[in-house]
Amino acid sequence: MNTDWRSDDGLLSAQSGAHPGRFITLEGGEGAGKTTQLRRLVAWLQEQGVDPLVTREPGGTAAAERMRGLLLDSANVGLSIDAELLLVFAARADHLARCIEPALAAGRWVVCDRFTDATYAYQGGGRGLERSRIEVLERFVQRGLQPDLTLLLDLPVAQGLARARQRSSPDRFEAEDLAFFERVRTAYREIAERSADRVCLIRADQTEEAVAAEVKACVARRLLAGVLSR
Ligand code: Z5A
Repeated sequence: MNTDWRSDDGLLSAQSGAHPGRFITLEGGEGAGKTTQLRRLVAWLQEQGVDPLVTREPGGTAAAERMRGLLLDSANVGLSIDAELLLVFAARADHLARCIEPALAAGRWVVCDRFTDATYAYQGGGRGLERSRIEVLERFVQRGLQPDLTLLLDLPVAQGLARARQRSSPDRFEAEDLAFFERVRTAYREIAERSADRVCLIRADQTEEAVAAEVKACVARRLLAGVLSR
């Protein structure tokens, strides 16, 4: 892959011009390295003079973080799938209204750890919810808003779980079995195929540095192309 993005100063000019904000999301299964790569991406954007709003889902506002607590708490083991889906979108509605949309409207870049692709992957793929039910809520809550770019970190499930489980005791999702996470991965890969213009699929079974280089190359290529063509 061509990673000659350093010679291009377009990020700085894109951010400081009259362009609207840019919305980048990071996705992937457990332990794929989203949080690690998000930190690296943000540091790199800051070097380019871009000061992004950094946030996550579920969460991003005080109320949405409380909903995240409910979703991840292993004590809620019997939570119904419908309640799980509605909580995910309730948290998203607050996050969008009070955090993401104002920042984008002000022309800011937003970098978000997970977004609605995670709903299609976990509640759709993992839990088996019909796609149409997710689509209804997506339309209602997002009113057409989509990320400009999604960086999907793809990793074999066993590798990701081994990484994630090294760190902490499993939350309500991490306690699921291997088949659940295989369905999640399959759903993510289908999204990447379906939405190739938005989603950049990156192999996450490489060193942190190699993944970071691909992330930067994707951001430079996809977002700068979009900015320059407007
Ligand atoms: N969820 C949902 O169901 N529906 C939705 O709509 C949304 C979310 C939005 C919380 O997400 C849960 O919410 C999530 C789905 C559900 N399921 N769970 N659990 P989360 O993003 O907060 O939690 P997570 O997926 O468990 O993230 P994570 O485990 O923190 O993974 P990560 O951020 O992808 O990885 P990391 O923390 O950067 O790295 C994990 C470890 O691997 C760490 O020790 C790193 O040092 C190491 N690492 C990172 N990169 C590498 C490389 N390249 N090589 C070797 N080791 C590495």
